Amino acid sequence: MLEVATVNERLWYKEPARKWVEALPIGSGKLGAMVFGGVHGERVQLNEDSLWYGGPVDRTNPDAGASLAEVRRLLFEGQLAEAERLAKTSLTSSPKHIGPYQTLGDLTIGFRGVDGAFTRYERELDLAEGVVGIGFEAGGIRYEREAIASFVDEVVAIRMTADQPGALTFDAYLDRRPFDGHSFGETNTIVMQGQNGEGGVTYAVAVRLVAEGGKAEVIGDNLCVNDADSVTLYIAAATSFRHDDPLAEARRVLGAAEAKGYEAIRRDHVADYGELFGRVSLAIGEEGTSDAERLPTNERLTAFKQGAADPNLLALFFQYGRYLLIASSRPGSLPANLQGVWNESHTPPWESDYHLNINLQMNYWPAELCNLAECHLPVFDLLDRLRRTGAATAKDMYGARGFAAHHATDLWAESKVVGTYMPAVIWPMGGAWMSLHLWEHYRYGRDKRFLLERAYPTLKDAALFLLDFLVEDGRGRLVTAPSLSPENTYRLPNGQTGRLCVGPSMDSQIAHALFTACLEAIGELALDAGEAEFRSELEHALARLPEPEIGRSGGLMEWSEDYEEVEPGHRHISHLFALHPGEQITPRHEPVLANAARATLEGRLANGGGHTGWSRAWIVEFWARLGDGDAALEHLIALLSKSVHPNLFGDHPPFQIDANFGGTAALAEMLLQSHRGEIALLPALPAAWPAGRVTGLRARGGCTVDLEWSGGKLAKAVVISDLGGDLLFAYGGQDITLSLEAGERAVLTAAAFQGAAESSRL
Ligand code: FUC
Repeated sequence: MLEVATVNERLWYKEPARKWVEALPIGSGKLGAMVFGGVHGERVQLNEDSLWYGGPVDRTNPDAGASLAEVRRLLFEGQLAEAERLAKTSLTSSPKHIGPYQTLGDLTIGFRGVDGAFTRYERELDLAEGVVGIGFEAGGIRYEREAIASFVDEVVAIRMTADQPGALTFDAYLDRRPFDGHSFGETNTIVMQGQNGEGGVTYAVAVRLVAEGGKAEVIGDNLCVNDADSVTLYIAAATSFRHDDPLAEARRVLGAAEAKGYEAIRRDHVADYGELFGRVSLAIGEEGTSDAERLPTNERLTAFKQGAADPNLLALFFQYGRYLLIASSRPGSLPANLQGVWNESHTPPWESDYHLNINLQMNYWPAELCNLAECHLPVFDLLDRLRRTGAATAKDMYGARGFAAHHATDLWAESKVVGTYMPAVIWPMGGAWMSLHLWEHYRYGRDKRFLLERAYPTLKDAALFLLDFLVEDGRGRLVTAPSLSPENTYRLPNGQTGRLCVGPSMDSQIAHALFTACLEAIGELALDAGEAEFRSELEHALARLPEPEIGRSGGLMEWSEDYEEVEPGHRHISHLFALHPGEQITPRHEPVLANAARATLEGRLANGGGHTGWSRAWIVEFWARLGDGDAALEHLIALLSKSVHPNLFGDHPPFQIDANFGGTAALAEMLLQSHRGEIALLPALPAAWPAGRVTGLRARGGCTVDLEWSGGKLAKAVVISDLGGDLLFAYGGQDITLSLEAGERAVLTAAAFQGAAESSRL
């Protein structure tokens, strides 16, 4: 351990973590842990992804269905305060709030005999292997510690060694202050178990000790080790969300782990994790040439904030985003929530839930593009459950077919209105937006069976809801109502302000994307005959959705009327959905609207926008889609300078993981984009990155792309097609179409595009 991985794939520090946002995260998808790396004591803060507070609740507001027409009437008549009052009482849920995702607790290890000063301390997270390593010397002894979270063996393992025999002496215990479960010891093992709130999951966490040399025993609910040569701790946890008997499951995992042994668990972990991580590499310029790159990560970040030229810190941040997605979202786990899987609190901000008005979507923007399609799957499991709960919501609240979900959801796939914050909550578009992730998974992987069996039924239900929910706006258009533009406020000419509205632009754009996806899916699956009626409903509605419009400020209109914005620097920039992640507006095909999108962006930024981590990441995406690499880089630098913790966790503030995932996706989109039928190579390359290379990015249409550039120009693109067919590539304003066989590899150079340009002039 502690060999020097490349500067782009290693976080490291010269001292133990003092704060949680200095600790290093490991995760197996379901299990998460934050490792502090202390010398005299170690804190391992633990998470299990299904440990949420409270059980599933029927939140139906009995007056919702009956009041819908009246809320709409009030809105159309401009009686905003009345509409919001009625909506707040009749459309919000009872009870109103969902329970939070919570910490599982801490494993606290107190070392005895490691007193006084320590030297040569190093703590690292090796992204290539997915291993945390800690090493130091004290009292003439070299101590080493490793921590991994294995997806293969569903266990967290901590391995402690020393270069002299008998050097390891410690006591360890579990707690969950102030909500400790019932804790006790059994053979070589300590356990804590409990239930998390009324109707909530029961849970068990257990730690097994395997020591070589010395004496190991359990005293009370403590693991006690005296004079061991080396020690392995295995940590397992489960809840009744997946297992009838969580303790039996934890014991099963521990038994299997102990039998397998640390070396084999580590080897399988590195192979399994490493295969996913190793699919993509990135280097900007010549790595290893700047002084800043050689600094510990926290000092490197400080130098970066002070203006050090260190583009490969951005590459490290990019790879860290991929690491975090692998560690918090694996097949069978829950999706990455607002904090991934890492949360030390019982009352985390926004319940550490799944926000569906930007945050969960942003978490998954890198999944396909950055070659981690498997990590997307937990979203589809959640969507399957949302589709079921959301069918009742569509029917009871809106008298509609299909399924609806609002702005946030939880462990139980709550689909009703969550909370009372009026700028956010009465927004029935969460299901529609999330469903588009199924479509994206298909577009990258082109698995027709997935499209037919998994994606299409949910896309269709999401669309059926909207077909029923849309109403005429009196100008021949079909609009959503009641709804809102997440989480902004507008002002009428008479001074009234409101959040609830008719036809916010984002909703029309999501509906446009969803209906278009359904129509294309029908085509792909050749379902025309069976789906004739649905298809015609889609086509008619699509034609009547409001188009993006330009307002008096020169920017895109956020609402269906050209209202005044109360907070012009607002963090949400929802009306640019059509630019990203949507693709209704591209600079190439809709230059006028793209210019208006740019004006919107400039307006937001001139008024203090981009102040939260995720908002800044979205801004980088917008610039990338506008093809402005320099502006994209400026905001990527701002993201790292202003919205990143010492362990490179994104900062809202406080910690929120969407900035990591959004930033990762945005950096990738500076180098490769693939929408509206073309694969754009280096579409937003900043002048400050004249040379570099990236391997393994994925493009829609089913292909993998490696890129190399120098002198600010494409040197070489290597394309491998999964299934064969025609792919259109764009670079420097020129197009080349390649017809490839399945598995075929092709090379494109700037000269080839130049040649295409010359032959088109002949
Ligand atoms: C939305 C955002 C907030 C925060 C929260 C989790 O409500 O407006 O900034 O990210 O989600």
